[in-house]
Amino acid sequence: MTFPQIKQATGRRTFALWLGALALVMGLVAASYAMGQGSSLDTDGDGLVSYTELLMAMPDMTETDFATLDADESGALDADELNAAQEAGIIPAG
Ligand SMILES: [Ca+2]
Repeated sequence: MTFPQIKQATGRRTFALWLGALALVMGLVAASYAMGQGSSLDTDGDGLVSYTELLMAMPDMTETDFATLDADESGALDADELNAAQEAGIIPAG
């Protein structure tokens, strides 16, 4: 095996692991919605979903992505912003 071949094989394995992790996270998020709690992302129960709260469910979410979802720039997502994100397919719909 040449170095590029090794590098390519390693990259494929990393991608497969990443896909598996992503599927697991999506499954957990979907499962939490399936339990009937539409605001399950709101772990402290204040009615808003902060970047930190969203990060627990979606570790790949960047602050830039969050800022895009936070339409009124309040620093947290309200129900309307969450609905919009779900309709856009950014956050799995419940
Ligand atoms: Ca909250």
